[in-house]
Amino acid sequence: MKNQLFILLVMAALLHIFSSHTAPAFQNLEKAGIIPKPLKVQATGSFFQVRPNTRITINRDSEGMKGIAGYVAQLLRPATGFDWKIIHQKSASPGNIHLMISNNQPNLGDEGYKLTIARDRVILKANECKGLFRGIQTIRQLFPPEIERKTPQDVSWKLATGTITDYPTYSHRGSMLDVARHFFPVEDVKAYIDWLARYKMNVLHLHLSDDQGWRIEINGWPKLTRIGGSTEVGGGKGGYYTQEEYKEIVRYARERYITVIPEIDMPGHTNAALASYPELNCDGKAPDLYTGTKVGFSSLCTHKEITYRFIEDVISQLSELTPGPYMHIGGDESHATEKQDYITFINRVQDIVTSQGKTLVGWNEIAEAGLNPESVVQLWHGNEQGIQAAENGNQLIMSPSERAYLDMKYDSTTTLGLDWAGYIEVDRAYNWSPETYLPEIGKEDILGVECPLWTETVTNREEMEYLVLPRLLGYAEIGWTPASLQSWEDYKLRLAHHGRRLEEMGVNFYRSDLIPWK
Ligand code: NGO
Repeated sequence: MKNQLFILLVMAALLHIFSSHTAPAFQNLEKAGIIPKPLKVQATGSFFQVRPNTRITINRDSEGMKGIAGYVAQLLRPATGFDWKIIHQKSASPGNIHLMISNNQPNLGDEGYKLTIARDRVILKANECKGLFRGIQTIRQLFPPEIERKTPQDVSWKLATGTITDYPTYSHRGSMLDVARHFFPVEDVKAYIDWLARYKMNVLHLHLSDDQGWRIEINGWPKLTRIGGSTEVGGGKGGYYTQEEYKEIVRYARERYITVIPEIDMPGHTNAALASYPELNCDGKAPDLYTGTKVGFSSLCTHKEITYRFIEDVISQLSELTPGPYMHIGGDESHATEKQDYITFINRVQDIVTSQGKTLVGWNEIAEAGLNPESVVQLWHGNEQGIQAAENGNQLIMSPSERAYLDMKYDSTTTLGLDWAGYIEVDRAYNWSPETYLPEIGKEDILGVECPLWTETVTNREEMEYLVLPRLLGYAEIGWTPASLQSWEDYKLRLAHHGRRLEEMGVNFYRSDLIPWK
C-alpha cells in the first residue's frame, strides 16, 4: 500500500515536471509567436481563463479610453460570443482585463505598453491611449487563432501568463497604397488600415493621383474627378473619394491611431489632371486620358501661374481635411520636366506646403532641389539622392524598392505584380535593416519605414491581400522591433505559427515555401 502511494506520488511529480516542460503554446508566453516581436517577454507558465462574464475595465472615463474599450469589445465579441461589458473603475479586479493610463513610465514613450497577465487578471498599462491600442494588438494575438472568426466558436479562451514590456524602435511605420492606378473603394481602404493596425503600424500613405487617375474631390475643380477620376489602368471605370468619404477614411485611421499622409504626385505623374484641365498644359491642350502603365511622360506646366493656383487649392483643401503633419508631393520620375524647372517648382511647392502648416514629403528625387532641412525624403530608388538628403539634414523614410516594394513578385512564378526591382520573397523582404541599408545613412537620419503597394497589376481586395500578406508583417517588425532582436530563423517560425491566424481571418495570403506553415 505504502509502495503504491509512493509510486503514485512519483508519477504525479513526474507528470507535473513533464507537463510544465511541454506546456502548450498558450501557456508559454515566450512561445506565443507575437509579430512584431516585443522587446521583453517573461513567461510565468500558467494561464488566465477568459469567461463569459470577463469585463473590460478602464481607469478613466475619457472619450479615448471608451473608444479603445469599445474597439476591444468589438474585436472579441464575435468569436467568443461573450458580452464584454465595459466598466469604469480605478483599479484592476479579479477576472477582468483592465486598461489603464498611468503617465509615469517614461521609457514606454507614447506608443509603448506594459502587459501583465496573471492567473486572475490582466492589466494593460500605457502612458497614452496610443500605447494601449498597440498593446491590444498583442493581447489579440495571445488569444487562440479562432478569435479571428466572425461567429461564436466552441473554444476555451486562455491567455498565457507573464509580462510584456514593449515600445517601437521607429516612430514612423507605414505602408503606401496606390489608389490611382486602380481605384479601391473606402471599404477596401478600411481593410488595409485594419491590417496596419493589427501589426502596430501607424502611417497610411495614400497615393491619390497619377497619370491614370485623380481620386480626391477638390472644390472648384470638378473636372479632376469627373474626367480625371473616370478611368484606371486597363480602362476600367475608376472612381474617386468625395471629401466626405476621405474624411471617413481619416476618421477610421485616427480611431486606430494611424496617421494618413495624402500624396498628390507632381509635376510628373499628372496626366489625369492635365487631361481634365487644358490650361494646366504648356500648350493649352488637354491630352487624352491614359490607361497604360508607362511612367515619366507627363508634366504640369511649371511656368504658368495657374499651375500654382491649382496646387494651392489642392494642398490647402487636403491640409484642411487631414489632421496629420505631412503632405506628400511625389516628385518622382519627372522626366518630362526640365531639371532647372523641376528645382524651381519643388521649391515653390515646398513653400505652399509649409504655408499650410504641413511638412513636405517627397520621393528621393526632390533631394536635388535643395530642400529645407525640415522636409522629409522617401528613399525608393536613388541612393545618391538619399545620401544627399541625409547630408542636407532631411529625415528619411526608407522604402528601398528592391526590399520594401509590396508590388514586386515573390518569385518567377508569381502572376501578380512587377519585377523591375527584382523578386522579393518573404525572406528578402524581412532580412534587411533600414539603419544598415546604406553605410552613409545612420539610424539618426531615419524617420522610419514604409512598404508601398503600387497597383498597376492589382485590381481587387484578394489580389491586394496576396501581395501584402505576409510581407507586411515583416516590414511591421522591421519598424517596431530593435534590429538586434530580429532574426529570420526565429521570425519564420513565428510567421508559420501566425499562418493559422491568417487562415482564420480568411485572407488570401501567399503561402511561401520558405515558411514551415503549421
Ligand atoms: C516607381 C514609380 C511608380 C510605380 C512603381 C512600380 C515610384 C516612387 N515611382 O516607384 O510610379 O508605380 O515604381 O513599382
